[in-house]
Amino acid sequence: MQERADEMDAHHEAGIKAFPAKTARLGNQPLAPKLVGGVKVFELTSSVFEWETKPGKTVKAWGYNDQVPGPQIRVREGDRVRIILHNKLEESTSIHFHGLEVPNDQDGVPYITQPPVKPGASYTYEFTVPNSGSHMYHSHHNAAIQVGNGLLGAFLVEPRDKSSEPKADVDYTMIINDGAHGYTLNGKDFPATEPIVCERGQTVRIRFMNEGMMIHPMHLHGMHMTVIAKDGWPQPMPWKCDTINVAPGERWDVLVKATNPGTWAFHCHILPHAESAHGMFGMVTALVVK
Ligand SMILES: [Cu+2]
Repeated sequence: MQERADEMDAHHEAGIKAFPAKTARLGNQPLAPKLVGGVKVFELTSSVFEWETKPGKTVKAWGYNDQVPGPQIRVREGDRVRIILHNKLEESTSIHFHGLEVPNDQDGVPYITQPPVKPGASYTYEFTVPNSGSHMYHSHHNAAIQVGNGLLGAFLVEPRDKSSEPKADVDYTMIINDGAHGYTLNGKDFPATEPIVCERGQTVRIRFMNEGMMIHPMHLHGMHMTVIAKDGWPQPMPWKCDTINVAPGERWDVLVKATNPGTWAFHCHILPHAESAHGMFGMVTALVVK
């Protein structure tokens, strides 16, 4: 009995000790636009590549610019943007700008608003960014497979009037997925997930985004979260919680005042998404308050 407990505990300890485990590449890296005649131009290439979700686990990812999530696009409300998609997949695809109130012909849904982008073809989207907030971009073609395998990313829009924006010392985007790569946060599986690190007294903004197919109640230990926006829209009255349900397609922005020093577990509370007999895995990270 004792032996079995020791063996199990050793697995648990090894996982925690390995955190944050280094993996080959990170997703959600900022993508600087090229400025062309006042237009911010972003180029995204969809392809299939190897992706390390945690040490020793490499999967076939379908993603943009060899990253899962794809590169982070950050613009301002009112910016003119052009997104050029180069499709190097073996099937057609498209990009939908999830949450942005773009003109109909820029909505990225094959046969509703555009033809599919064939293998080897390119397609250009262009619009004036209409609304601010935490949004996403993803494939809208064979989406359960394409988004499930990583064709997704964050599309963050700063408001034209920044005076209404809450001040945050750390701005962290957490994209949740539950497709072919398992239960991941920003394309990584614990212990390869990235901790959120701040100093005591700082304010941390977390932008939850669910690109998966299940609800994930994200739970922070030790401190509460103040919810300030849903799907990019400011809440009429900020409200507090320590567990927030993030449904597929939703974005929730929260602020955490880091008053409680220590390393705090931060995980999905559907426990089979986070912890097993072999220790923690999947949708687990930590908030480290120094
Ligand atoms: Cu979950």
